[in-house]
Parts: sequence; structure tokens; C-alpha cells
Amino acid sequence: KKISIIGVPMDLGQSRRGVDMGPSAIRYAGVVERLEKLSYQIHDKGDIEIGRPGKDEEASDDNLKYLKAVVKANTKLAEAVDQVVSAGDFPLILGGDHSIAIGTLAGVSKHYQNLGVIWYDAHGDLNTSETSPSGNIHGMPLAVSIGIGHADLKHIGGYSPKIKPENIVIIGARSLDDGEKILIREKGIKVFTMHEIDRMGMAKVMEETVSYLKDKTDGVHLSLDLDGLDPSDAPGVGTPVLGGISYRESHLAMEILAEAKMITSAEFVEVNPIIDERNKTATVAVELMGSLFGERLL
Ligand code: DIR
Ligand code: MN
Ligand code: MN
Ligand code: MN
Repeated sequence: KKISIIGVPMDLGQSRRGVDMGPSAIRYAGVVERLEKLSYQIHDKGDIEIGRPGKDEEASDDNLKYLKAVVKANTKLAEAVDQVVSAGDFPLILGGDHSIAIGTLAGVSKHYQNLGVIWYDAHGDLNTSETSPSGNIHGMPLAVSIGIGHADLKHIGGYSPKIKPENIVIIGARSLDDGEKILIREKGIKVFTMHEIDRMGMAKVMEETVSYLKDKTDGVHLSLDLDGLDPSDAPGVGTPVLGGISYRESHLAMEILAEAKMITSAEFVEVNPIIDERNKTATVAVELMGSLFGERLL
């Protein structure tokens, strides 16, 4: 079994600098060694090149910060991911801010008739330039991927939409903007908020997620934003929200996905070593990858 790793040192999709160092932090936390122990063949393809934008690029009339730079980086990422899937390898993407999910999904989804997506996040990432309170594109990738948003973002990879709303499961939501709530209802997107996780327990949430996606999808992408976890377990994120998923619950979630043998691509995003505590968040990311790829104690 082969895993190809692609780093995306991107920080332009949000406003806290430092998340561009996420891929380095995750590598330093030992991702390659960890997965090699599980007898995978790991090919670290290095990082996508992210150009430095011009000084005038942040400000934009259309509430889409660094649009051009984000489009450029995601176009390259889509190409790289496409090659990995074509080669039959498992693509493992290291972020970088969550705007990179646009490129990942553009590269992956064309290889499937019905790609499912598990969006593990405190947020919905379903904003558009009209609904976004921040203008940060990392709050928009899920909307873009169902075909809602700026044309230049939607058409990365040359096709739109990438995924169907009914093939999405959001897990861990506890901060949704008004426009996102409307879209979730309108499109019938399945969401397990913190309320359901508390009430049902993570085991039940994941079992329902697996059975919801199993029959209608032919592949499932896991997009894991480290801010889905509680900030006490994953402090190195740009937009922490109290009351998140615990470290243990997250391992359980990954273990259930491993047992289901359902995940066909994955990305771990929003690791920001600058605001972290001794690389704790990258370390948690690597440990969760261990569980996702089948690590067992006995
Ligand atoms: C907020 C934050 N909803 C926004 N989004 C984040 O800016 O659109 N997503 N942090 O992960
Ligand atoms: Mn988030
Ligand atoms: Mn996110
Ligand atoms: Mn975020």
C-alpha cells in the first residue's frame, strides 16, 4: 500500500500567519516514520510552491482575500493530487489553511462517480463572499466544492461541482455563520454538531456517518481541520472554538473509519506551529493519522 504525501504551505486563506509552517511541523512530528511502521510505502512529494502575493492583493472589493494567490496554489495542488490518485496511491495532504481543500477535492473527485466527504471541523466552511464575515477563503471551501462561490474557485480543475451536498457529513460543528446555516438546511447537508456528539457519543456518530455514506459513495475524502478538536488538545490553530471534540473521541473516530476501510484520501489542515505549544497540535495530527491508517495497541 502506498501513501503519497503533499505539503501545502499556504496561509493566505485566513488571517493568522504561521499556518504555512504546518507541513513542516507535521513532518517534524514524525508523520513518515509513523506511517512506515504500519508497513505503508510512503512517498513524500514535498511541498506545493506558494508564491508570495503582492502587497495590494489582500484587500479585495469582493470580500475574497488573496483570491488570485489562492486560485493559483489550488490549481497546482489539484494537478499534483490528480497525479497521485491516477498512480493508484493514497493522497495525504498536509496544510496549510483549509482553503486547500478546494484543490484537493478538485484533484480527487474526478476519479469518482460519487465522492463522499467527511468534514471534521468546528466550522461549516460553507461561506461565500456574500455571507462571509471575514473574507477569508478558508471559510468557503465546502461551499465552493458543491458549486457555490466565485467562478475562479469553483472551476479549479476544470469542472464543477466536485461533490453532492447529500454526500457530505460535517462532524464537530459549533460555530456556524447565518448564511452557512441557511445553506445546510437548503441543501440538506448532514451535520453532527457538538450537541449530537455529546448526546449520542462519538461511536454512534461515526457508525451513523459510515452507514450514511457507505452505499451511496464510491470513495470518501476526510478533510480534518484541527480546530474540530478542543483547543485544550489542539491549541495550535488560528480560529479555536471552545467545547470541541476531545483527543480520545478523535482517536475513536479515526479508528472507526479505519475499521470501515472507507477513506480513500485525507487532508489534515490548520496546524499553526507559531501559536502552538511545543508542536502539540502537529503531534496530535500525526497520532490521529496513525489511527486512521490502522494503528492498534494490540
Ligand atoms: C468563519 C471561520 N466561519 C469564516 N471559519 C473557519 O471566516 O468564514 N473555518 N475558521 O475553519
Ligand atoms: Mn475550522
Ligand atoms: Mn475548516
Ligand atoms: Mn479554521
